[in-house]
This record gives sequence, structure tokens and C-alpha cells, in this order.
Amino acid sequence: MAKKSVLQQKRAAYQPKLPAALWGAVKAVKGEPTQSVGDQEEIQKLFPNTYGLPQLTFEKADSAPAEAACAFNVGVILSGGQAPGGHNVISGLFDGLKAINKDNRLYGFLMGPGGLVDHNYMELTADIIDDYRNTGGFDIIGSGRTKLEKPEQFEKGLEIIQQLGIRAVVIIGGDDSNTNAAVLAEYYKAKNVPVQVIGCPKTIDGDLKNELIETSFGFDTATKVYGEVIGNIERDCNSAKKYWHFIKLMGRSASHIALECALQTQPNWCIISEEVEAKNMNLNDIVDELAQVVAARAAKGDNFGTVLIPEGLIEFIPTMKALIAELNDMLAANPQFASLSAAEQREFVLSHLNEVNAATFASLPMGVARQLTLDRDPHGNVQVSLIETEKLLSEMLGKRLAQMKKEGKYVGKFAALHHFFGYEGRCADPSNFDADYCYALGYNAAQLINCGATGYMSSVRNLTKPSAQWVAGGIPITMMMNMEHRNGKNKPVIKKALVDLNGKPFKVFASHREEWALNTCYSYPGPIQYFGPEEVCDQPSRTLYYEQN
Ligand code: FBP
Repeated sequence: MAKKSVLQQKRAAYQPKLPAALWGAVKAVKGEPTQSVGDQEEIQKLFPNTYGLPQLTFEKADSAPAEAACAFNVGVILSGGQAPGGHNVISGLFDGLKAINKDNRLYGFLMGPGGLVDHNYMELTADIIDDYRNTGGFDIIGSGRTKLEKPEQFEKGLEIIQQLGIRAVVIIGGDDSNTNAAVLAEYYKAKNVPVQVIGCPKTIDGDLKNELIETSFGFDTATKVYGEVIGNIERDCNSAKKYWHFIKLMGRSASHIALECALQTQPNWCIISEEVEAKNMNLNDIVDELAQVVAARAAKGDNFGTVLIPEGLIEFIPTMKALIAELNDMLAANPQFASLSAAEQREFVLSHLNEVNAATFASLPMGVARQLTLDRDPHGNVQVSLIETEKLLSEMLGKRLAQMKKEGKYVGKFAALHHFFGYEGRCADPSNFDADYCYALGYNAAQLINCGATGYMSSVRNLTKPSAQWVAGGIPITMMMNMEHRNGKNKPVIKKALVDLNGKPFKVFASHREEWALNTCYSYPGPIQYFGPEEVCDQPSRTLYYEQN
């Protein structure tokens, strides 16, 4: 039998805080009709029933909460990569539903959106929920990456939804999963079926955010876990003074995780993919920049350092981006590719790519080139977590430094160690911030269902203020959409939030990085604290702090 750790037992008793507006009876206040962030005409055409809905904000109602006349049932799905706090979204949703009517029931679909299609589910009762409060992971019902996009899937889902008397489905996921939530909401609305769909913003990557969704849940905890370990490595690095540590950090596309960790730990260098793209840098330019840093430190006798590398870097190097875009279309159009041998695949790729992309492909180390042709995830994305960018860069850097030594431009010793931090942070017990934020997102989702909303994302804002002042409500998902080229086709998707090079978090980083590069200014955030003074336990991420202050 699994044994609960002492921390687990104590942490179970933590009561997450809610925004004051959700403490008792609420009323929904409607805002103005909304528009999508881009391609308005096309998005409106694709979502005729759910486009332009007003933003909703919950306010305290004057009267005491009356129990809803009729009890109702709700289904919940965890979709995509794990992120700390998912269990609190579900416990918040459960408590919110019970506060509306004690006979409301919650069903969990198992192993992601596939559970809805395949009719795999379980009822989530109070005993089960209590076991998972304030814990990390998605193991209460599991998660998966099945893409919910085809009418056949929606129809199969509808069968079980009707069988269980489900009034609303809550999809807890990232940008792709919330895009699917919007498509599903539109489909049921168009068919006039009384099933509401509500999304919740999840992803450690931090790239599902905008003015109204200030952060996705899980980012805070995951970056605090990585920040702790990077700090420990920096201490080791500064103690032994003999290694350069190359640390790749998760974040499939945007560099928010790397940037946040840099702000927390002050490493000697941190690459920001969005800047690489903006400056039109190629791999050699990145290596040149790194070589300057290593050589400058070596000239002072410091043959050690720490470098942070965002996982998604490869897709932001303009030449690589063009190559990957053509590879994506090529793989989508040639399903037989997967059955070829490795040598045949290389031959196939080289003979099908245009001249420029074929040259880029041929110039890559064989291992990296092969990783670029591996299976895409169900959303058509390259699985960047499998590409060993940290090794690629340090190998190229080693060669460049050897060359510089011959030319008398470098005097040091270079020994590299590699790390990849991603999975270690995705299931950590949520920080107080994520525990509260997630619980509020779930509780709020129950209110959105109660007021009849569909095609909305649960939104809790004003997050750097004390939780009582957080603003709760719903944002129409279509409002966040634009058209993008995916999997060989133009599709409506939620616009990914990349690192804003004019934003305060990047500017703060950029204003310090030369100093951090040359000198040793490491900062050691230490482990997440759950008990103790507020300034230690309840701080939001640096990113959120700088964005709002
Ligand atoms: P989501 O966008 O689904 O939240 O997942 C993010 C992520 O953790 C990325 O950082 C990483 O590239 C990817 O998932 C890894 O995917 P998998 O869990 O399928 O290995």
C-alpha cells in the first residue's frame, strides 16, 4: 500500500484561498461583446454560435446563496502534459459544484480526452477527492494527448455525456486543448444539444496567457522546482570551479520557463529563443556568443559557468524553423515515411526538401537531424523534449573554443556537463500560489457552468494581489484565437504567448545579463516552502511580478 509522507499528510489539511467574490452567492456581470485577437472574419465564420460572447465577471451577490433548484452532473478531463495543481482544479470544481447543490455529481474521464471518446470514466466522490487535495500530478484520473477534433469523436462523447446526464464538460489543458474545447462547445451549440464546455488554462510552459488569463497554472511551481535545482548546480559549479553546466529547460515553444529561471538564479548565460528569432541568429551565431562569454570568464581564470537553454530553441532559429515547417508538411503528406528504415528516411528527406532546407538538414549532426524527423505529437508538434540541444551546443562550442585557442583568443579549459529539467517539475506538489490559483479556477468553473456559460475559459486575475482581491470570471475562448498553419493546413488556434522582448521580465534580464556573464552572481532560491512567512511561501513567479509591477 502506498504510504503518505509526513508532508503529504500535513499538506492535505491546507485550505486553498478563494477570491472574495466567490465566498458566497455570486452574480455574473456581462461585459461588451468580444472579438478574436486575429483573423476575425474567418474565426467568426468557423464559430458562428460562440463568437463574440461577452466577457463575464463574478461579483458578490447581495442575497445568501440559494441551493440550485435541480442538481446536475459535470464531467472533467485532464489534457496534455502534467502541471502542478491539476488536482486542486478538480477539488475546487468539486467543492464549487457541491456549494451550488449538494447533490451535484462529478465524473472524471480517464487518461485524457480519449476517455470521453472511449467512455472510460469514474465518479469522483468526496473520499477520492480528499485523497488528492493539494497534491501534484494528474494521477487522480490520468491525462493524455488525444486530439478531440472530429465530429465522430464529438458524437461518441455525446453518447456517454447523455448516458451520465452530464450538463457540462470541463477541459483542463493548454492552448491546443482549449482550442478543442472551443470547437466542441461550438459543435454542441450548433446541434442545439444542452452540453456546456468550459476550459481551464494549464501548462508549465506559461505560454497560454494574455491580458485576461494572466498565467497558466503549473508554471509557478515547475519553475520554482527548476530554480531550486539550478541554484544547487550553480553552488556546485562555484565550489568545484571546473565545469560548464548546460541546462536545457522544458517549454515546448516559448522561453518563459528559461527566462523565469534566469531571473530566479542569475546564471552566466541564458538563451531566449524569441530573441534568437528576432535577431535572425543561426546556430553558429549562438555558439559565437557563448564562446565570447566562456573566453571572457577564462581570461579571469574562471573556467566554469551555468548556461540555460530553452527546449524550444531549435524551432526559433530561422533556418531551422523553415526546415521544420517543410518537414512537418512533408511528414503529414507521406504517412508511409514511418515504415522506412533510418537510412531510407534520411534519403527520402534529402530528396524531398527544397535545396536550402536540404542543405540545413545535411549540415546537422546525424542524431539531431534524425530527431527532427521523429513522430509529431497528435497536434503536429515536433517533440522538442527529445532533441538534445544542450549537447549540440556544447559540442559546437567545444570545437569553436579549440579553434580560438589555436588563434590565441582563448586561454582556458572547457569541460561540459549536461542536464535536462522538465519532467522533474511537472508533478511537484503545487506551491501555495498554484494550490490557491488552481482551486479558484476549478471553483470558478463551477460558477460558469451554473450561469449557463459555454465556450468560456475559467479566468482568475489580479494575481499579484492577495487572493481575496483576485478577480474571477470567464473569457470567451474564441477571443484568444487566430488562424495558424498547422499539420499542413490553416486552422483556428489559441494564439501562443511568446516571450515579449519589450516586456519587463525580459528587459530586467537583459539589463543584468552582461554582469551575470562575466561575474559570478548566482542566486539560490532554495526549495518551495509551504509553511512559514508569506514572503517566503506566497510569492508569485518573477515573471508575473515584473509583468504587473
Ligand atoms: P502541455 O503544453 O501539454 O502542458 O505540455 C508541455 C510539456 O511539458 C512541454 O514542456 C514538453 O515539451 C512536453 O510537454 C513534453 O510532452 P510529453 O509529456 O508528451 O513528453
